[in-house]
Amino acid sequence: MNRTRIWTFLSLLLSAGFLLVSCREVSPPKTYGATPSPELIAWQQLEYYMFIHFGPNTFTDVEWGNGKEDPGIFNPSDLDCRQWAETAKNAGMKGIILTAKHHDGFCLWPSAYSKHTVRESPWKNGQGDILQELSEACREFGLKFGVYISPWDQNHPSYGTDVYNDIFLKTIEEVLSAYGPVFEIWFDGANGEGKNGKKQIYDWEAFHKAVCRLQPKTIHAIEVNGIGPSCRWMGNEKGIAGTTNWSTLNNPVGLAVDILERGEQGGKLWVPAETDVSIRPGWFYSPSTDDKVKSVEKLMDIYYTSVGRNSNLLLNVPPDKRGRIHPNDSIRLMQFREAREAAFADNLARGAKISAGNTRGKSSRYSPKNLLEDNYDSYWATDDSVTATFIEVDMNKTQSINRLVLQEYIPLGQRVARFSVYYDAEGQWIKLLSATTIGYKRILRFPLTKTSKIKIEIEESLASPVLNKLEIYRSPELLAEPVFSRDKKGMLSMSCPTGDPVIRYTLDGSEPGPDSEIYTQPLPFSEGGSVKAFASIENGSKKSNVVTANFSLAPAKFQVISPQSEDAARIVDGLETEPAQLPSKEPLVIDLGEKLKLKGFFYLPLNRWGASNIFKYRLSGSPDGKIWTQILSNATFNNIGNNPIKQEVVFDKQQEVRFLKMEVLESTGEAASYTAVEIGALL
Ligand code: FUL
Repeated sequence: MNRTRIWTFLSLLLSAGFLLVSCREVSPPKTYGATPSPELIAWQQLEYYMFIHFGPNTFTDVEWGNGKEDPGIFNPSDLDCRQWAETAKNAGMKGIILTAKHHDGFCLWPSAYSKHTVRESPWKNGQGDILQELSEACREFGLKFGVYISPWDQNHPSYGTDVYNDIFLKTIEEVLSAYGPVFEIWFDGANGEGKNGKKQIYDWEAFHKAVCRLQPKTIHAIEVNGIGPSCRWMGNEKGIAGTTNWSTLNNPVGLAVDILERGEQGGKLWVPAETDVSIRPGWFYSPSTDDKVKSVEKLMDIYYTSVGRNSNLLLNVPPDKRGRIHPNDSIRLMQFREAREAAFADNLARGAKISAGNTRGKSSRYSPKNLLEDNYDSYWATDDSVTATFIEVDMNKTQSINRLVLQEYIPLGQRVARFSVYYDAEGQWIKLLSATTIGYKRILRFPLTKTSKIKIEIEESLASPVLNKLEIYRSPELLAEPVFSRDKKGMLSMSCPTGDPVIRYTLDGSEPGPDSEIYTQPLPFSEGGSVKAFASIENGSKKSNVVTANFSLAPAKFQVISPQSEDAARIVDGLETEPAQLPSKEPLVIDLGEKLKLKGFFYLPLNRWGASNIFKYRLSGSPDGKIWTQILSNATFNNIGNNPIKQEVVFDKQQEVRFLKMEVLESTGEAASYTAVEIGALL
């Protein structure tokens, strides 16, 4: 070996030694606060999976059954769980959770602890088992399998007694023992009366302990109490998580909605959020919602407000009476997948220069470069004392951008509490946005911005920040579908919330196309009917989904005669905007202005959590406002508390009346008053 070689050899040895020493010296950050178990990390990485509501309600076309349904009605003509699983797989979903038992108590498997099951139905001559079929289909398509079982059971004779808690324990045992691994068990918290008129006091502790004993890795949703790995309900059924969203809670029992939405900063337990929402207005299939499947634009919005806000997305896709997913839903799911892929196709941060205000021990192991790599477990970290710092990304050339994805390395806890994003405008940093939490994943949307550099200023972190991902995109903006409004006189207007596109429509129920009428001004539409429209940019580059709305007779002659107030008058102004708040003790009487043959009526509640909407009511009709006939006696708007959407009620037989009287027997909020945006007639 000559001298130079010796020197080179020695210096290599030295630098290797240095490297070794520096790697050894810079220890990884310690965990901060509550951290997720390995199952909860894997669960969070699923991000998006399918909810399936299926059961007697599919056949009776209601949202909540009453447990008195004849099992004879449960007879899907062509049930195919493989089709469910294949659709979920092609949609990019990672699992399926099935309503094995909803509030009507009907079990989709032949439970030994109920006499109200598939066994008692004509489907497959009582020999079928949907849990069996679905769990096998999930395995075949590489999907996780989960079950929803409602503790509220309106059929079981022992519901409302202590015996029922044991029955429910056995039920848990059945679903967790016979069908292989269950990734999530969904306990719906709804608790109403059973067959015997009693409400059950649930033994939650025993239920959760049973799950832990039978399948310790199963995630407990959504009624949680700190026993077993758990996720929490996001607090609404609209698909919107809080913009601030901590995956931690202090005490998971009896949580208020704002805590469900936001979590609790620095909470003692790791209980991440799950956002459940249906692709249709209701949870169960109804032919009346075939044209109300959410648009791609709406689904993308939901994706940003759920997965994009540190929450998993559980999207409900209810099979129809055949026992198959309807083509309208599956087509939409595929369009949604394409839209997601297009939105996140080209990461403009790849290949960028990245630097940070601080790097842990100056070690390359914690370099900000790790944020641009795909390895989940390599991350950027700072020295322990640093809780405010920045990351700067130089994309090397000017780009138009509108999305930023950030991820915290949650195995070490959730830390970042406040940050701002800046972009470079000719050497000046201009603020783009400010936000609070990041968590497992945060996707920030902002208007298209031209720049070559961005900077993320972490302003507050509960401990030194640890992030493992940063991505930048230019996502195509989607066109929103048109929205309709009709005034009291019946003039129909159309508008589009995004941009100023052309709206084409039909009024005869036919599908609108490129040659359909273009909307220019409000149209007379007082008799009602079906309006279908889509928005498009005329060069054909962008087109929204087609939206359909069915209008009944305009309330031109309708008048509220009791109570008499400006507020009450709004209930029949045709506009589905301003809510009225009315006293519960005074019956609401509407004069329809003439005798009408009513097929039914509709009630538009206030779509806001905690609103005091009508739950239980009595409805009567009269030809003259003096002699009244009861039409509905103890009727309920089922699930209106959690999902306050438009309620359309079709009567058993047509009613010819001029006056309608609504008596509110129970509302979802405070008892003294109730809210209504609009009440109208269905002809
Ligand atoms: C609610 C239930 O009452 C609905 O029917 C539906 O199952 C939804 C997912 O949860 O609480």
